[in-house]
Amino acid sequence: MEETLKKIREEALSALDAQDCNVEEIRIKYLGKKGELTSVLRSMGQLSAEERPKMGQLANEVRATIEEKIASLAEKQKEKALFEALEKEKVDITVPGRKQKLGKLHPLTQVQREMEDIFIGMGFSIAEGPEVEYDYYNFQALNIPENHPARDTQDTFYITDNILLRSQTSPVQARVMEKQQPPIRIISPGRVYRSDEVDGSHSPLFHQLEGLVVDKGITMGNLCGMLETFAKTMFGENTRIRLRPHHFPFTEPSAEVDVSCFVCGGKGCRLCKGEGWIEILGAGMVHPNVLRNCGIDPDIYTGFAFGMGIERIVMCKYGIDDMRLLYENNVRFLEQF
Ligand code: 2U9
Repeated sequence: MEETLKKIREEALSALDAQDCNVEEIRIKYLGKKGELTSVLRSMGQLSAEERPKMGQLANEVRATIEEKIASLAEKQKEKALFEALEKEKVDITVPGRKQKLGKLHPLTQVQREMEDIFIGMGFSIAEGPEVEYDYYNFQALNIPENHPARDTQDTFYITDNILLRSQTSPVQARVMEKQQPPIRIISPGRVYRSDEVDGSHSPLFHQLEGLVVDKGITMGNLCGMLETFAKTMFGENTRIRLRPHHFPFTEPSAEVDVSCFVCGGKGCRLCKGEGWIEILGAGMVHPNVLRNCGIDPDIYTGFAFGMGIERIVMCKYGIDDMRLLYENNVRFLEQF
């Protein structure tokens, strides 16, 4: 039995010495329940009473030696695996990073926000309302008569007889007036819809920013002062404005408003088509009928209103000659702004 135990020790140790040996397999083979050492221990009963303690001690020593070797080998293998993993997963922190492509706001949104900031700076608040609107708020409340061309189905998208896609953001302001007595100082930016064929200067969906001020004693002088401040902040300190008489059903008197060309300063160039002036908005004193329709007494209060297309401002500001470019989502075009 002594020989067998020594042989087991020798064989187990030399198996453990082999490179990349399977430690667990060797443990099971020699020390497992059905292992070689265990079966020797089981046959100890056959030994004499003298031999039994000697062989018992030797068997324990053999077990301890094999267990020690297994433990140290397992530790070494674990270290090796860790080292290999660290080598493989090494990160070179000195390699320059990959540049992340940053998105940006669409030029229409950038300009809308710029305009909003200017008006907020002058004490206006932003008002919003539905894009699917009643015919009443879009037309009737705004003094637009039954036979007005804008009310034709050729010009406006009707959903039912009295519901439509708003063709201007004015209904937002009519709704505010209905709910709130003056002083009112609001702008209403947003999407509007008109049944137009797409071309370089038309789109069935475009954006407007309208404004409304109603209070006691509001005059055309207040309108001009406010417009001049807007134009100078938006287009540069040297910008001048001029008003040309016009007609809108919702304002009286009404005017179309030009700004002096911010490229040539008024001398005439490609942008202003030699005119020296660029038309950017319409404005006027709110028609007494509109004030009355919305529950405001025109004998006590007066107000001014204005409206502009945001696409037009973006196109002037960046010299864009075709409106379709603003809707095509061509990244190479949009990246420029
Ligand atoms: C209320 C009363 C009056 C808003 C106004 C204009 C003049 C105007 C056009 C500019 C280019 C529309 O985008 S465009 O086609 N708008 O010329 N808009 S005054 O007047 C209002 C608004 C609300 C209650």
